[in-house]
Amino acid sequence: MCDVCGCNHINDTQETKIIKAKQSLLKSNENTAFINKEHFNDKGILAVNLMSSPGSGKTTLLERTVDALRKELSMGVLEGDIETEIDAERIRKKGIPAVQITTGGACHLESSLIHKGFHALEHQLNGKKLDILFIENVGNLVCPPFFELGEHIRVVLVSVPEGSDKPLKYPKAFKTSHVFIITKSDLVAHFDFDIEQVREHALSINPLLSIFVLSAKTGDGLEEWFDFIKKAKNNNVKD
Ligand SMILES: Nc1nc2c(ncn2[C@@H]2O[C@H](COP(=O)(O)OP(=O)(O)OP(=O)(O)O)[C@@H](O)[C@H]2O)c(=O)[nH]1
Ligand SMILES: [Mg+2]
Ligand SMILES: [Zn+2]
Ligand SMILES: [Zn+2]
Repeated sequence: MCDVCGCNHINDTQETKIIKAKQSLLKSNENTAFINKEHFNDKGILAVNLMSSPGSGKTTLLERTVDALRKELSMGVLEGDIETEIDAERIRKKGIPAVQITTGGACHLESSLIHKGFHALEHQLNGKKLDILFIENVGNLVCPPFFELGEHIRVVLVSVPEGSDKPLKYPKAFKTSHVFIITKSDLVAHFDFDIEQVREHALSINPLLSIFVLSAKTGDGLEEWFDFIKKAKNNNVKD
């Protein structure tokens, strides 16, 4: 459990101390996030942070994305997980450089881990230029939204089997994101998931969200996501 989401039975003095510690943690995270963004901007890299519950389909979508865009764009991935190199290996199998960041228990990525991971990735690149850096956050909708990483685009994903209530239950993830992706749309006939209602709920929290509905399994809706990423690269970051 992390400092943001941990809870204890505590008295008022302890609570004040904890609030101060959390504020200082978030401030220091913000400072390093700023440095990360400067690194990305200096090198003309678009950084995209993907957040969702475990198993929503982040890595699968990344696999499809790097397959589709590899001819046009140079991509790298930072994979956040509590344990294992499994996700980074999945990406490397596609011939795309990937660094696994294991948090050893913490349920979110922090900007200092991204800073270290980015320099490790650069090492793997051997001077090759990156167009896009994808960051897959630790599977969790609760605290990753509190931690800026220096990304340009923040994406929140919810898969159909998770249920329609996620935007209302986890508003911070939707408030702080630019993009909302509903994944596993191929499963909609098997679950009580109302796409239009979820869309409305998400927009009631954040009217500026760009929303995509897609299936990494059937390929439905993927083209729109690929186009979005290509346009974002062209518009947001000048080489
Ligand atoms: N039916 C269906 N299954 C999918 C789709 N996308 C991913 N899956 C499956 O969902 C499971 C989890 O996918 P991952 O891509 O590993 O999910 P993740 O969000 O990266 O998981 P963590 O890294 O553990 O948080 C796998 O069994 C995938 O094959 C989809 O569009 N449709
Ligand atoms: Mg994954
Ligand atoms: Zn956490
Ligand atoms: Zn640095």
